Amino acid sequence: MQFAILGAGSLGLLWAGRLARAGHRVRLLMHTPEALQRWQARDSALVLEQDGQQQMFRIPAQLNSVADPFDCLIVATKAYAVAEALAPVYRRLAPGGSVVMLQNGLGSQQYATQLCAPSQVLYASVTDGAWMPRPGHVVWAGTGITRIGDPSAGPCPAWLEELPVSVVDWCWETDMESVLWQKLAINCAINPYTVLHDCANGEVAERAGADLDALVAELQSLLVAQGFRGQATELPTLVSTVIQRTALNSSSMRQDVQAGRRTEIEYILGYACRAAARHGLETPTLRTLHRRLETHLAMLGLPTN
Ligand code: KPL
Repeated sequence: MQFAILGAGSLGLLWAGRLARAGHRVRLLMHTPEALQRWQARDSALVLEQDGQQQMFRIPAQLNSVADPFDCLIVATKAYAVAEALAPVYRRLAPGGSVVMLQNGLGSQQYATQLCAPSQVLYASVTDGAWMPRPGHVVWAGTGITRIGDPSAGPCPAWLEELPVSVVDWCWETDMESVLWQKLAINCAINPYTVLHDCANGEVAERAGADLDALVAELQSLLVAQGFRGQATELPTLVSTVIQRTALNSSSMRQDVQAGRRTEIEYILGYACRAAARHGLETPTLRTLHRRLETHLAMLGLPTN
């Protein structure tokens, strides 16, 4: 079984490190000769740190345009980078192989399903916390769960069945779309406010004020329109729980803005606004929030999509 990883950020390297630690064959696919050279100049070394303990693995890397065939492709790029990253490599997936999509928001996963057909494309939602103090060194700061499933109701692949939860704590979801929609709604309710008010997750309720209740109600109607009534009912409690449980965290969108990176606004708020419009739903709070965020990003000189 040969694993290939697209995206050498913290999540991609976390997968590479955990798979290598369990003895799997894994390699990184690099998008530019410069990125490949930088990796090889560090002796292809990946340091995985957990609870203060560091382990080092040599992870071979190849240029995505010349990569050898592989059985499983883990796509760990940002949502907006998926199309460009997949284009040169998806044809090298072995027959019967699988693609695992780890992106935030929605939209990039469906794109991959279409592009990679008839290969099995799995969607995943990840709660592990990881960060990189320097290139090639990933700190597994918070162990989480990887919920994973096939939106086309295909079976759990054998390689995943055989992957011990001590390597990746995964659970199979039969309705992965509802999981991702619920996560999308939570991200719509938290992430934009953390950027607009430059605050940690814990301050969102106070900073957003009455807007937050109006927004959550609109997101509930969107979940119902999508056919996820149970997720809609749970949403208000879930948003409060996530705000409390991650009170000191910076949302992924705020981290992107602070690092001067493009955000995933299009795959979170943009996707939700388009879905609401398709259903003919009135979502004034959501639309206003989307516009405010676009304006804010433009003022910072960042892309608005
Ligand atoms: O998933 C998140 C994100 O930052 O994207 C939340 C749930 C808001 C936690 O920070």
